[in-house]
Formats: sequence, structure tokens, C-alpha cells
Amino acid sequence: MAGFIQQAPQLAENRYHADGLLRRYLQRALPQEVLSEIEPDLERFGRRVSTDIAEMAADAIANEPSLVQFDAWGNRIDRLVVADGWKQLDRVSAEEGLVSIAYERKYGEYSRIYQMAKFYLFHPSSALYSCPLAMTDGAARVMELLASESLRARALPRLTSRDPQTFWTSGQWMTERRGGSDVAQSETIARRDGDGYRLYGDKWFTSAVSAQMALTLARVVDDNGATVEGSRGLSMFYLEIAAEDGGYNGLTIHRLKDKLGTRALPTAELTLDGTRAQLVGDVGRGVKNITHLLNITRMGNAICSVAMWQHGLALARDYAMRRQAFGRTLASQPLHLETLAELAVELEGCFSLVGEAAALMGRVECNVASDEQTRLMRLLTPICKLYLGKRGVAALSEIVEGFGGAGYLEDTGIPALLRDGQVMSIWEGTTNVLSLDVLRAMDREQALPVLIAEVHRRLKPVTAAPLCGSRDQLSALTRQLVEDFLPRALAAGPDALIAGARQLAFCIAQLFGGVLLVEQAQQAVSAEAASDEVRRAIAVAARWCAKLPDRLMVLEEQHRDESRLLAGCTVSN
Ligand code: UCC
Repeated sequence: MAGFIQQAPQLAENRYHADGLLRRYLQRALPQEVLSEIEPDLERFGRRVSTDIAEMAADAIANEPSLVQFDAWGNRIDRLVVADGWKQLDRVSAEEGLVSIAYERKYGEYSRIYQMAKFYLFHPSSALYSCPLAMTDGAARVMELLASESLRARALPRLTSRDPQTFWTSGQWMTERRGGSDVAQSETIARRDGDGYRLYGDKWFTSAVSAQMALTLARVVDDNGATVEGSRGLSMFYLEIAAEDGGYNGLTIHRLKDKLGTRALPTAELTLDGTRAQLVGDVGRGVKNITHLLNITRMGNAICSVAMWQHGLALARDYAMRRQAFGRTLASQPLHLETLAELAVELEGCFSLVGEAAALMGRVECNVASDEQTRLMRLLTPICKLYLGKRGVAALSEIVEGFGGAGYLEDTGIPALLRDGQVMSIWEGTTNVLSLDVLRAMDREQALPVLIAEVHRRLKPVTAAPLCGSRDQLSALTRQLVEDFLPRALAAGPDALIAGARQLAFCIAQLFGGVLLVEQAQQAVSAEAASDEVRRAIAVAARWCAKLPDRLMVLEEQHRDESRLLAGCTVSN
């Protein structure tokens, strides 16, 4: 075939350098001396993720993991085969400190921001190696907070090592056949064995079975052979995947999951049959204890959502300048530009939300957070995970469409963005499960009054004329939430509150995202930033706020009856 050949989209060679969103955030969030110190590393890493690291990921994607279950003689071996690229990504993760930076705490509370910035740059070039890293990060936090001295001394230096020879990753094995969201139904049991335990049961979804250890849940069998049902019967256990003789530690891997995306990541079904394990934390507190890990992987998940969104948008922007249609580039077509602008504005708000949560996380981990900041972080974690996961996949769908037919072709690499992005709203708790977690955080930690106080505190200094309209919209929405929606939803009973939980969670995300954008724009005005930057920040804030919900629908009895009726129609049809 001769004739016209469309140029492929290109990304900047230095992903850090090209990422204005990340750089503006770091300038706001870090003291200048910290930024100056870490910036050379980010610059260097920004180049690496587009060169050798991207090649490792390409190899891992091209050579999906497989499971060899039997040797030639019929012995069960369950050998996991992973690509060289996957192994190299493991080495790079250690060397680059993608977990350890957060635990070395060289920059105190700012270390978490630094680590998250590298994790964000890494994710789109990682073939989902970011997943084992997020779990390793969470496991390190559990070891730090809850492990016995001897266990901490064994696991923590490995999970946070910069030496590829000693670096360990961790799995997080929670899901069983009866319980993905409802973990309380877990059936795995733990029998006492000397000073440890042995675990027996099936785990249905165990990501990154290429790890060296895992944290999991099981029910302790007491001296009478009984277990406690429900979530209060679950305890958290540490296990190593290899036994001392080099074989598996009482594990049988049945198969690898055939997933829609994230295919370079080996996710397995397995049976624990006498797996040696150690209790971590108190008996019966497993669910509560494993949330230290979950909250970190949920943050990791939210970071990955914006990282993929930014990556896809950068491709789409570049393509818009190369692609001609109807006599001009897509970049000079108002409707195409409008679509990209919409994606960019929403991304900026979402990024601000997770950036704020990462900063709070650093403070909590370094014990410098106030009680209010700790409660705010508790609320923002599920908000970021659910909102960014959900909006991220919608954005990726739009980005795929922006390439027309080319976006639908596997060998452009673009469809993978959507497939991988879809997982973000599912794993680590679905949108609905996380919406219920928002209610839990509001109820048990009384986190909403803290958020409302924070909204008022941040809006108070907003006086620049072009921002006053947005500021007033945000104040009005806050009033409606506190004075109308919540009292009426509470009065309508638990079912109404639960039915409105997703709407409420989205509203909080939109409200707080808007507050952050308006605050940033005011700061740009007050600091007399360059006029382009001031105009940009004001436009972003105004545009985000223009999309705020007019009012929150209060779900009362009548709405619930309608929902039931409509659900009934759907089921009977
Ligand atoms: O394993 C998975 C795949 C691995 C892939 C990793 C990817 C990493 C991605 C990074 C990017 C690439 S996915 C695992 C998916 N499973 C889940 O996420 C579980 C979803 N279900 C829930 O989150 C539920 O809400 C449960 C399991 C937490 C609900 O359990 P319960 O027992 O019904 O809930 P309770 O009774 O409300 O909570 C028990 C205790 C309470 O504390 P106490 O007992 O002191 O009152 C809660 O306040 O746990 C507390 N709690 C929390 N605390 C519950 N959730 C939280 C939380 N998020 N933070 C702090």
C-alpha cells in the first residue's frame, strides 16, 4: 500500500520534565530545599521511564506470565514463568527506591510525596509492576506498625531494600471464593503449630504470586476446634511463599487468572495446605489490621488512575497536533480541543485530590499530623480511590475515542490503557464498597465536620474577583450538603443513606477538588505568578466548579420505592 502514512503519537523523552501537573504540584507541596534536592533524581527517572524501563515493560507485556504445573515425569511443580522484563522491573524498583523512599524518611513527611511522585512516573511504564509495589508498600507499613520485633527485623529491611538481591515484594491475599468485597465470609483457617500457625484454605485472587511474602486473613481454630464466624473471627497472618528447602511453603497454585487487562501481572488461584504463617496483630482484629495495607494500596490505586489518565492525555494531545482532518489538525478544531480541555481540567482536580491525600499520608506516617488531619486522610483515601478510579476509566474511554479507529487497534498500545484502567475501579474495593467506606469514615471517625472546616478554612482567603463566583458555588454546595442532604438522608433511615452513598462520595470529591483548585488559583493570583499561569489556574477552577452538582438529590422513601421498582423491571426483563 502506498500513499499517506499517519505519524504515530510521541511522548516527550523526559516524562518528568513534560509533566506540568506533577511539577506544579511538587512546587506547591514541597519546601524549595527538598524540591531542589530531589529534582535531579526525578529528572533522571523521568528519562528512564521512557527508555530502558519502558523496554522492560514492553517485554513483560509481550511475554505474559504462565504456570507450568507438572514436570515431564508428572510431578506437580507449579512453576511460575515470568518475563525477563518483569524480573528487571523488580530490580529497578529496588534500585530506584520506589518503596524505600517512603520508609527511609530522609525528607520527613515529604518523603511520601517524593515516593508517590516516582511511583506515578513509573506506573504507565511498569506493565503493572506498580501493583506488587503498592502491596509491598502497604505490607511495609503493617510490619512497621504491627509486627513483632523479630518479624519486623526480618521483613521490613527486605521490603524497603534498595538492593535487588535482598528486595522482597509482598502479596495481599484477601479474596476468597465467597468473599471479594465481603471478606467476613473468608473460610481459611489457622491452626496453632509451635510458636506459629499453619493455614488451610483457598485464596481465589492472589495478585503478584511472584512475590516473596504475603499478608492474608484466616480464622484461628481454638483449643476446642472452634472458630469465630464473621469479620471478628478473622486474624491477619504473614507468610513466606518459599519454604526453607526452596519449594513452596504449603502452597498449590491452580491456575493464573485470565483477566481483561493487567495481563503481565501474575494473579493466581491457590490453596494453602499447611502453610507456615505468623500471626500479625491481635487475634480477631485481622480486618482492621489489614486496612493499614489496604489504605496504602487504595492510595496507590488512585495515583495509578491519574498516572494513566495523564499518560493517555499526553498521547492524545500529541496526536491532535499530528493528525489532520477536514483540512486542519485536530488541535485546531474547536470541538476536539474542547474535549481535551475537559479531560485536562478534570484530571487537574483529581490530581489535586490525591496530591492532598499523599501529603496528609506523609504527615500521618511521620507522626506530625493533627487529629483532624488524620481523620481527613481517613476520609480522603476512599474518596480518591473511588472517584479517580471511576472518572479515570471514563477519561481513558474518551482518550481511546480521540484516536478514532487507531485507538481501537491493539498494536497502537492504546486499547491496553482502557483495559488496564478498568481495574482501578474494581480491585481494592469497588466504587460501591468504597462509598460505604466513606459512610464508615464519617460515622466512626467523624470525618465530615473536619472536611467541612477545611473547606471553610481554604475558601476564606479567596477574594480574587474572577474566583468569587466559584467560591460562592462551593459554599452553597457545602451548605446544601450539611443543612439539607445529610439531615434529610439521616432522617429517612439507613437504607436511604446507603442508597445515596455513591452520590454523597462523588459530591465530596467534586466539592473538595473544587476547593483545592480555587485555592491554587487564589495562590497564583496572590503570588503574582506569570499572567498565563494565573489565567490558566482561574480557568481550570472555574470550569471544574461549573460542573458542580446543582443540588444533591435526597433519597427518601419515595426514591427507594422507585429504585426497587426499576430494579424489579430490570430483573424481570
Ligand atoms: O487483594 C486484592 C487484589 C490485590 C491487588 C492489589 C492492587 C494494588 C493496586 C495498586 C495500583 C496498581 S483486592 C482486595 C480487595 N478487597 C478489598 O478491598 C476488600 C473490600 N471490602 C471492604 O473494604 C469492606 O469494607 C471490609 C472488608 C473492610 C468490611 O469488613 P467488615 O468486617 O464488615 O467491616 P467493619 O466491621 O465495618 O470494619 C472492621 C474494622 C472497623 O474497626 P473497629 O472494629 O475498630 O470498629 C472499621 O472501622 O475495620 C475498620 N475499617 C477501617 N479502618 C474498615 N475499613 C477501614 C479502612 N479502610 N480504614 C481504616
